[in-house]
Amino acid sequence: MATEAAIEAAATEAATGTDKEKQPHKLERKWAFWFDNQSKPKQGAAWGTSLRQIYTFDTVEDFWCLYDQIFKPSKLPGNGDFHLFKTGIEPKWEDPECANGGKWTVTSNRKANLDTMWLETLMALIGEQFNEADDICGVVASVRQRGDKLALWTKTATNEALQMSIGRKWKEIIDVTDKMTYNFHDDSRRERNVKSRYTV
Ligand code: MGP
Repeated sequence: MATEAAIEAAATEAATGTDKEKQPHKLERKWAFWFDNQSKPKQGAAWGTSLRQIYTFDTVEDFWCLYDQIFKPSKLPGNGDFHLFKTGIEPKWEDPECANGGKWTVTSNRKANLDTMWLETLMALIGEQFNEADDICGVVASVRQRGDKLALWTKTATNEALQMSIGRKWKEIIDVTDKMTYNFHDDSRRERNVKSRYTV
């Protein structure tokens, strides 16, 4: 909750110009923004070859700067992805923290809506608004012809109660009423059209 207060303080200072003490506002932990440009995939290239960690940050000020300048999904090319993950975790099924995990997915048909849901999610993550923050790896925004989407990656897929709690909280944060589904990475690894395991 200390971080939430820091975000509010930074926002007030920015709005009123009362940033007398120029100390940056530290976040609870360090985060990384990633980018995957799959718009021009190289023939035969394995998945992940265009995935790059771009910036890490641990202050409210750096977050706003990066978000504002770069990391808005409406700036993404077709088939592109932005990721915000805890530092030390790669946004891949193969990462040890993700290997037994899964993801909640929500689709969006309007660009403005995707930007809003993305920003609400980023603020909830860096502001440590989830009680189950330890189980969260990060979030991915994807621009796809079939419909843009956000996916919240978590660590312990088999813990249904925990995942349901995270799913309900996320739905509330992004103000979604449509059904949201949870898939296990392990299922996705084995087949393409996986059946979802949980629904909120
Ligand atoms: P996806 O993330 O399930 O959906 O990845 P996407 O990118 O929206 O594509 P869609 O057309 O299915 O909607 C699709 C494919 O990318 C998977 O079937 C895998 O072949 C590959 N892939 C995706 N991820 C997140 C990984 C990963 O973490 N590791 C590996 N090895 N392949 C992945």
